[in-house]
Amino acid sequence: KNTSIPQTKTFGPLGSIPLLDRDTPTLSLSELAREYGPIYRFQHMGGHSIIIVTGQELMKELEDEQRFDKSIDGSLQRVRDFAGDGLFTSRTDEPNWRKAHSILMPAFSQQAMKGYHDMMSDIALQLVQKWARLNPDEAINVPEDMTRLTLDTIGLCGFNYRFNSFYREEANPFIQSMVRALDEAMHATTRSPLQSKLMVAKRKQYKEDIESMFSLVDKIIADRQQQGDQGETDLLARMLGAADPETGETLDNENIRYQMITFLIAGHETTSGLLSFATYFLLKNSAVLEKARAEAERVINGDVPTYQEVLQLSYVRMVLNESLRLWPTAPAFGLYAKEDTIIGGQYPLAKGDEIRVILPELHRDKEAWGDDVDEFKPERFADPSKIPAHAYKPFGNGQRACIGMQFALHEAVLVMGMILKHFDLSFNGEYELKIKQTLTLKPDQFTIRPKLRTGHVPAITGNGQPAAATAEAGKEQG
Ligand code: FDE
Repeated sequence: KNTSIPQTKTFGPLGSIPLLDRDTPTLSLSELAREYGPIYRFQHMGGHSIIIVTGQELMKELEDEQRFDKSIDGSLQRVRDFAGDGLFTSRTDEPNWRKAHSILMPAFSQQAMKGYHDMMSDIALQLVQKWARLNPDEAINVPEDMTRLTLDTIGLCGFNYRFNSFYREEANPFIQSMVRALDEAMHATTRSPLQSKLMVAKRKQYKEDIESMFSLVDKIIADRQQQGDQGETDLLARMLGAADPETGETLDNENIRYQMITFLIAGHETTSGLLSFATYFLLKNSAVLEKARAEAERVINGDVPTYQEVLQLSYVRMVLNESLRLWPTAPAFGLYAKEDTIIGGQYPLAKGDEIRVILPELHRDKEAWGDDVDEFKPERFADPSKIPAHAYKPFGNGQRACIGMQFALHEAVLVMGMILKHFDLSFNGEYELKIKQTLTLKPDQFTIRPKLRTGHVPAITGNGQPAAATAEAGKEQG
C-alpha cells in the first residue's frame, strides 16, 4: 500500500526554507532527517520540492541507474554558469559528458598516479618546508594551507601551471573569484527571484568573477596551443590531444575551459577539506595518531614517500576513509527519477522528482555502521569486504561517481604520511569543531602548531626531484 512521504513544516510562500541555516544548509537537512526519518520531502519556494534520503536501504535502490540518474538542479545549475558542460555539471545525456568521461578516465587511473607522483611530492614538500621553518609561537591555519596544497597540486598535475600559493599571504586571485562564485551559487538557491534581482552589486561581482576565471584558463589553453606539444603528460595535454575512442572526436576549446575550471573546483576544495578534517581527527584521537605515525615511520624511508610507499600507507588511508565517513567534504548529491516508480516498497515517486542524498546522515546509519557511529574508528575500513557500501558514498555513485578519487587519495595519503613522519602536532589553544559550508565542508578557523620532529628540514636534491623519488626512478631504470 502506498504512503506519502513525510513532509517538512512549511511557512506559506517561503516553503520550508526558514528551517535551513543559510550558511550550512546541508547540516540543517541532516538535522531534519533526525526529526522526519530517512526519507522526507522538503518544500522549496514556489511549490518546488525535493526528496531527502539518508538511509542505506533507500540508497540501495537509488543505485539503480535504470531508474535514477544524476540531476543538475539547484546550486549545480548555478555552477554551470562557470563550469558549463564540464564533467561535474553536465547531464548524463549531454554528448560532452560521455565524450569527456571516456577521454579522461585513463588520466585518473591508479596507473596514471605514477605520472603525477613527483609533481604531488613537489607541492607536498612546499607545505612541509613551510611548517618546518615556523617560529615557536607561530600557528598554522589548517584549511588555508591544505587549500594552498591541493590547488597547487591540481594546477601542476592538471595544466603544468604553478599557482605558487605558498608564496602568497592572500589566496590567489583566481581562487578568490572561484570561492566567491561558489558561495554565490550556494546562497542564490535560498533566495527568491526578487531578492536576487535586488542584489545588484552581488550580480556584478559574480559576472566579474566568472570573466576572470575564464580569462586565466583560456590563456593557459592558448599558450599551450601556441607552444605545441612538448611531451607534457598533464591533463591539459590529454584534453588537447586524445580522441574519444567511440566517436574519434576531441574536446573543443570551450569544453576544455569548462573541464579545467571543473577540476580546479572539484580537485581542491574537497581534498583540502578532507586533509583538514583528517588532521583534526588525528589530534582528537591520540591512539589513532600514534598508530598512523608508527606506520609512516616504518614505511617511509626518505623525506618523501615513493609511489610504492604511498600504496603501503594503508592505515593512513583508513584514517582518510573514516574522516570522509564522518565529514564527507562533498556532502550531498542529487538524483532524479527517470520514470514513475516506488521506493522503500511504499513511497511513490513521479518521473522527474528530485532526490538529494545527504551524506553525513547516510554515513551515520546505525543499521549499517553500529551504535558507535559518532566515534572515529579507522579500523572500520580494515577489511574492504566489511564496508557497508550502500551507506558509504563520499565519492558519489555509479557512472557519475568521482573521477578524481584515486587522485585525491594518492595526494592525501602522500601528504598525510609526510606530515606524520616530520611533525608533532598540537591544537593551537582550545578548539571546538565548527563546520563551514561552501559547496563543500571544512573545519572552520582550525589552527594547529606543528613542531618539526626529525631535526632537519626535508629537502629536494640538486636535480629538482625529491630525494626519495629520484632514488626510486633510478631503481626502475635498472
Ligand atoms: C564527482 C564527485 C562526486 C559526485 C557528485 C554528484 O553525483 O553530483 C562526489 C560525491 C565527489 N566527486 C567527491 C569527491 C571527494 C573528493 C576528495 C573529491 N571528489 C576529489 C576530486 C578530485 C578531482 C579532480 C575530482 N574530485 C573530480 C571530480 C569530477 C570531474 C566529478 C564529476 C564526475 C562525473 O563524470 O560526473 C566528480 N569529482 Fe570528486
